[in-house]
Formats: sequence, structure tokens, C-alpha cells
Amino acid sequence: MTLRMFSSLALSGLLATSLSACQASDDVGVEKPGVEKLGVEIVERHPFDETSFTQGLEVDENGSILVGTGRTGESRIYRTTTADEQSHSHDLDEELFGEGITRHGDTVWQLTWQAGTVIERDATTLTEKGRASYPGEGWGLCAQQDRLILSDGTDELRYLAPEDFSEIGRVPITLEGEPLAGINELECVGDEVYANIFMSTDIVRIDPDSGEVTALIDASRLPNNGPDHPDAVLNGIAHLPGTDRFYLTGKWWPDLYEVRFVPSG
Ligand SMILES: [Ca+2]
Repeated sequence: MTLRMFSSLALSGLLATSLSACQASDDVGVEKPGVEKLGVEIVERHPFDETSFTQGLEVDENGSILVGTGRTGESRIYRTTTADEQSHSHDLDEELFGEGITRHGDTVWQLTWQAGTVIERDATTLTEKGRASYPGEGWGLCAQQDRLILSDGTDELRYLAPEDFSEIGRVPITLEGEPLAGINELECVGDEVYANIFMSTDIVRIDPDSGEVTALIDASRLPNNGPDHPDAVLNGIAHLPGTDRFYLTGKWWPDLYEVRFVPSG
């Protein structure tokens, strides 16, 4: 999110603890189960709409890319390609600040930040077909087989019923036993959830049943060619189905990076 401060200092501390723990085990040659440490390998760079304050990113069934954007008076949803050929663009109401998006069946859901409103859209045309309500804020969203998963900037993930967006559960997210706040844009891949962490270049892989972080991905090597603005941060993660690749972008970034997550060090 843009306006709420998240303590990246706290996360840095947790990462430092985690890394030094890895270092220590490496030094003595002891294999220790724990949080996997990954980096990104850039496979390709694609052009992206630099006017998009990207808040949600997902690859649709036909290979096109769904993008949801934020800021009041500027929010929209659209479909695009790796050549930045856009279609099915719909503006949100002036007062709404768009957030995460995801497709489940014939519906694309689009969160809004603080309005407590989720917009239900036709998955092909992206036209609005209804709305539902939820408490609190909406940040990231992704879809598993029988549930939707929502982040709200805290250290919790919520589970929602895809039929009516009603809440069916919550789980606290922890990194090596400590709460991890600032969970932002989400991507469901099989039974796992990836999330980028607000105001950082870190991505985490989460076991959504236990809430434990199972991998830390350092995406700091991605060039940030966005404007010189504190909000122009990494945001947006989408898996390319059937591959080991992901798209990553950021708010007002002119680039869509196609990457792999690879062991670092
Ligand atoms: Ca996503």
C-alpha cells in the first residue's frame, strides 16, 4: 500500500537473523532445514505501461496478463500482453482505489483498498457483474482450487469462499517464528502462496496452511526504472502456468520482468 508505513527495518532485522543462521550452518557443514534462500534470474524484459500503479498481476488462462491498478481517480483493470497490447480496460469509480485481482472460474475479483468493496467481474470481458463487502482493508488476492486468499497489509492471510467472498478462516504469517507484516500482492501456485513484502524488494513463499514462510526471495537485483518516488516500489507477481517462471513488476514501472527463482549465494 502507499500511505501506510511499514517497518522495513523490522523485516531487515528478521532477514539478517535468518541469513546469519544460514551462514552459521554452512560454516560447520551442517544441513539444517529452514527457510530456503533464493534470488531471481532475469529471463527476459518486456515493456509495461508506466502509468499503471500496479496493485494486482495475474496470467489468465489464455496467456494474457490481467492488471489491476490503484490510486483514487486513476484505478482500472485491463488485460495486456508481453508487447503491452492492452484490451478490456475498465475504469473504477472515481472514489475507489483498486487493489489485488484474481480469477476464479468465470469471475475476476478486484479488491479495493479501504472501501470494503470487492468488484465481481466477467472473466472474459472484465465488465462488472456485482459487488460484495468485506471488513478491513484489501491488498493482495489470489485463488486456489476451493478458496480465495486475501492479504490486508498485516501479518494475516484470510481465506474466502469463492462463491460469495465470505470469510472462512485466517492464518498468521510467521518467518522463523516471528510475525511477518506487510504481506502485499499475492500469487497462488499449487498449494503455495508467494507474496511481495510492502516497501521492500523481498518476496516470500508461504505455506498457507501453517502460515510459515518456507522461502525468502531477494529480488533486489531487478532494475527499478520507475520514477524517483517512494511509492514506485516492487509490486506485482504472476506465475506463468506450466513453467518455473514468474512475471514481476512494480508501481509505475516501465518493465515487466520474466524471471526464475534460483538458489542464491
Ligand atoms: Ca498475483
